[in-house]
Amino acid sequence: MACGKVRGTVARMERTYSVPGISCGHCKAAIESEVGQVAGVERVEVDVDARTVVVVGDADDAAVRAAIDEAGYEVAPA
Ligand SMILES: [Cu+2]
Repeated sequence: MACGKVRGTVARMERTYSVPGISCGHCKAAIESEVGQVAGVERVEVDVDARTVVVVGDADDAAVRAAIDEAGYEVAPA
């Protein structure tokens, strides 16, 4: 089954971004606070060990990337 919007329901997307610059709890807090302000973001979880940012919701991909950039981090190319 393809992932996408189902008619009549709001798609709840989960995306994982690889952010190599994450190294401690401060990074986690900074990114979670920036990304948490993006419209459509339901939940944001930063994994310091894995250096990933998991975003749940129907937020715009570019807006999430911009927020991570705004927090001072770079998303690794896929
Ligand atoms: Cu840090």
